[in-house]
Amino acid sequence: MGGFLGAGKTTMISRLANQLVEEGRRVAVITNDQGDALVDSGYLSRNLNVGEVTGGCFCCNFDDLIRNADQLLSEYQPEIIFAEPVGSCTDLMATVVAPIRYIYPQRFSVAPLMVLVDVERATNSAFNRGSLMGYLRKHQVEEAEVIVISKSDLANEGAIDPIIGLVREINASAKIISCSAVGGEHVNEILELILSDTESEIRSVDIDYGTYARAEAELGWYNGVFEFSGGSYDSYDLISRIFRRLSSEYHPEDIAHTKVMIISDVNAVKMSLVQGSISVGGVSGSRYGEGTSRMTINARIVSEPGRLREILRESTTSALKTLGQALGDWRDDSFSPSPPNPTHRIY
Ligand SMILES: Nc1nc2c(ncn2[C@@H]2O[C@H](COP(=O)(O)OP(=O)(O)O)[C@@H](O)[C@H]2O)c(=O)[nH]1
Ligand SMILES: [Mg+2]
Repeated sequence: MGGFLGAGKTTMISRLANQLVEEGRRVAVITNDQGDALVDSGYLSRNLNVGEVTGGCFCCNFDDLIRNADQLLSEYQPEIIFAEPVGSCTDLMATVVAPIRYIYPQRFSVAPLMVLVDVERATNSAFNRGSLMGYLRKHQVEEAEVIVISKSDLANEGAIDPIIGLVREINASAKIISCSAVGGEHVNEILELILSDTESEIRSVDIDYGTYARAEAELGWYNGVFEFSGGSYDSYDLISRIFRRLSSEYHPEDIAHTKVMIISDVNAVKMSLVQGSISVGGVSGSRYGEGTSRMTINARIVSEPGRLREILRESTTSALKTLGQALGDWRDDSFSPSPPNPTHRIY
């Protein structure tokens, strides 16, 4: 289940997987990132069996993907494994789907490649090949077998049809489903497809690896984990302070996705900043944390990585101080993804 950073992949997988579990099915999830310390894994593993491929994408760590799938199979015997690739990845048909089908035809059957497109960000310019990100997003849609227009709950009536028209122009043959992981509309259509015998067809779409590499390299990646302690504080306030700082430093278009999850002794909160909009992805307990807390930050922004690191370190430490929290252990990492170098490429 692919799609650009922030398109709603993790939320959709969580919804689908939990619905299947409720129906008595065994499922597992594999997450993926260039770094480690992943908000997505932390979020999903609260109630699902999760494996993760870190330190590079599925395509460049293909054997690691298979190892994870095998381990999940032997531990939990899932019937269905959801796999969420890095949001800046494309060419998945040639580098992940086809290799699984060719090399492991007995062990796995692969459902059609689904690519999520955020209803709020599906504009002509988002898929314009004149920009590097546009090139990437367009290729993701071109190779999709199923295009999922996500977050349909956020669209006004009448806004979906033009978006369907837009993606149809890019990809004439994909099945298109518009749905909402939050509201649940049309989610069953995706489930039906997954539970049916429909398998992926082998086909890929031409791509220029030089442009693809330059697109990914435009992004700065930041992963940080901060432990802190103190009296009661407002988790929303803490995260919003960090998001506001990012929004004042970067153009909204350049903020692909920033996710923050905080788990304290009494609550857990996950929030996202996708371009200019802040959303709460999940809360357990209340918005107020207390005691010992652990905050994980994953930011993917068009930025020089060193600058991104400075801004996040500074905004995090100053927000913690303002809210009366004492910073304990912390670690972070920032980099730009290195050029994709797939383990296999079958087309
Ligand atoms: N309103 C609404 N928000 C959503 C929906 N799906 C995801 N989101 C929000 O969009 C943000 C990014 O979602 P996420 O699943 O982390 O995206 P990913 O990067 O593609 O995995 C989060 O704040 C989610 O809460 C949806 O169906 N409706
Ligand atoms: Mg995700």
